[in-house]
Amino acid sequence: MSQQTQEKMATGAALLLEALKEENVEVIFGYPGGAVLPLYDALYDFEIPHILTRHEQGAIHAAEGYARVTGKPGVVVVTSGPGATNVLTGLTDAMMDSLPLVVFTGQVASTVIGTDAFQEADIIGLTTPITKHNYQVRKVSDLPRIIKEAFHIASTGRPGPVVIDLPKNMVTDAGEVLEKAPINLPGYQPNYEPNRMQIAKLLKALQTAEKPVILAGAGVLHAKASEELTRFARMYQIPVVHTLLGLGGFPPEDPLFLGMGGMHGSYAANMALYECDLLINIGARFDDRLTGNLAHFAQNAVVAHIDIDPAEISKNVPTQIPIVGTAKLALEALLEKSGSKTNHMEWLVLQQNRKEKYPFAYKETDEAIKPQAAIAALHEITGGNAIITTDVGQHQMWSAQYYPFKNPDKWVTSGGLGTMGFGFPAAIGAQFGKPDELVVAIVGDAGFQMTLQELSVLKDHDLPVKILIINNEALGMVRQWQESFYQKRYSHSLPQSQPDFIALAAAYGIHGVRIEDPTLLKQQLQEAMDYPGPVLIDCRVIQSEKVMPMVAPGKGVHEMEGIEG
Ligand SMILES: Cc1ncc(C[n+]2csc(CCOP(=O)(O)OP(=O)(O)O)c2C)c(N)n1
Ligand SMILES: [Mg+2]
Repeated sequence: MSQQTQEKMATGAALLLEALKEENVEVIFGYPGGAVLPLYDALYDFEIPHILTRHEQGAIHAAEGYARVTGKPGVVVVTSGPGATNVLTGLTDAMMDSLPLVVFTGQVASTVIGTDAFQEADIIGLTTPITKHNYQVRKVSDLPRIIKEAFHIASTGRPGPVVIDLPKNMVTDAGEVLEKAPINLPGYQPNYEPNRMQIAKLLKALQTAEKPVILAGAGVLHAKASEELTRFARMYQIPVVHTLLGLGGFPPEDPLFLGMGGMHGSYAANMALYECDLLINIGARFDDRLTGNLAHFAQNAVVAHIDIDPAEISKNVPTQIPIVGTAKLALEALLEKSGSKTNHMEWLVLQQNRKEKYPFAYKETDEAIKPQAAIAALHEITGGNAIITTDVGQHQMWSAQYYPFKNPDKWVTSGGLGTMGFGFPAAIGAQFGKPDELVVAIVGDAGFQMTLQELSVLKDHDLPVKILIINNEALGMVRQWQESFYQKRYSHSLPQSQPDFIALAAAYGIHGVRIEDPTLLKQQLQEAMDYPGPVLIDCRVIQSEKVMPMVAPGKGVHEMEGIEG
């Protein structure tokens, strides 16, 4: 080899780390093992911090939390075999909720792939349906290009997770350092610019509509289009319904805001979706938890759907005005000419009346803490400004109902996959992404136990995350469904024991607070929020409380139970 060629060689590890620097990666979440030992050796004195979680699932949910609050791809490194299979849930979760991730999975050396080598798993096969794209590195010199493409694919168009499977020798071997080539992905060309004819069609439909409504999803947040959404809704006086994941995209105090729609949405929101004659979906995917029985969903409406992903349009709901593009550019196009609406006063008044008459409500009691009261108190104490992550279950729905978000990108929850164990590690990632903000993980007593080992990460980094366990000593959402739909046969939803969460926190070196007296709720919660370091709050709440109102499975959005006026 000539002197000149040798100078242009580098190990795979060096190429990889250089590529991460070029992508301005701020933090890596991961867990080491045999197949990635050479990479971890390189990470030993690398300038980008690596956060050691205590389970790979913790690492990937942390990366998701980071991605949701920063808009940047979360980066994960795990070893081959079990390390890689431990991130499958997180990959699926990120895929469903369109979160950008770049996940490096170790792999056995390319020379033994296919021999059932120690800790070999077919990660390409396993992750193909649950990633936006995946790669297996076959040539060391390809690494910089693959990494550049992976970050590009993860964060453009409809964001999503990308896996890079790294055979061990692709990290240890040296490869040629190639001239940097621009990204060239002829098969991947997301369309950002909306079609002008469709925009004109929507504006025309708006002129004649008497019952228009906007359904705003997470696409608005991903596109950073909250301001445009707000201007558009106000310009034409269109009521706005949010999906679970879209919360924070529209100011909740605006009279046009009807709240969240869907299974545990507000009555006003769901009735608007039921009765509307023009439904403008911006960046939502018409999930079944939102639509209820499709036979009763927006049946008399002309449907317009703005989405970056053409595959979403007419997937679940027939759409007459398809607009493929980003929410931001589509809204900008809609805002180009100023306009107004005059023929739907009656509709607006109806919405206002319903909103006032049927707010989310629960009965207070002095005897024990109501879970809704705990979340409402947190909202009051934090002024609605905290970053809230949740786990999955009743507490998640109560958080959506009783913690209205004033600002975008403060709400981190597992929507599509509904992954228990998500909330706490997601808060860790969110705190790394936004070190100066108050981050609260609202979790259930059951879901928290799925990833609680990450308490060690709080200790390691003195990360001031606040964990609020809404402790109903139950798999609450399962219990609720069994009460409502399975004749109160509480099959395996009331665990026989649970740990002493305060002692558990102490074992990890974390400050713990138990709140059980409703008269002390606000004061103790305030103290916990003011505490300078990490805190675990075991908030004991009434077990029998149900999330209401509800569209029961199979019912239409207009058939809500538990409406109290
Ligand atoms: C990984 C996983 N397993 C099972 C479920 C089904 N599930 C949904 S909510 C729930 C109960 C959650 O209990 P808890 O965490 O205490 O929250 P709560 O509903 O009581 O607020 C279960 C088992 C799930 N969503 N995710
Ligand atoms: Mg519970």
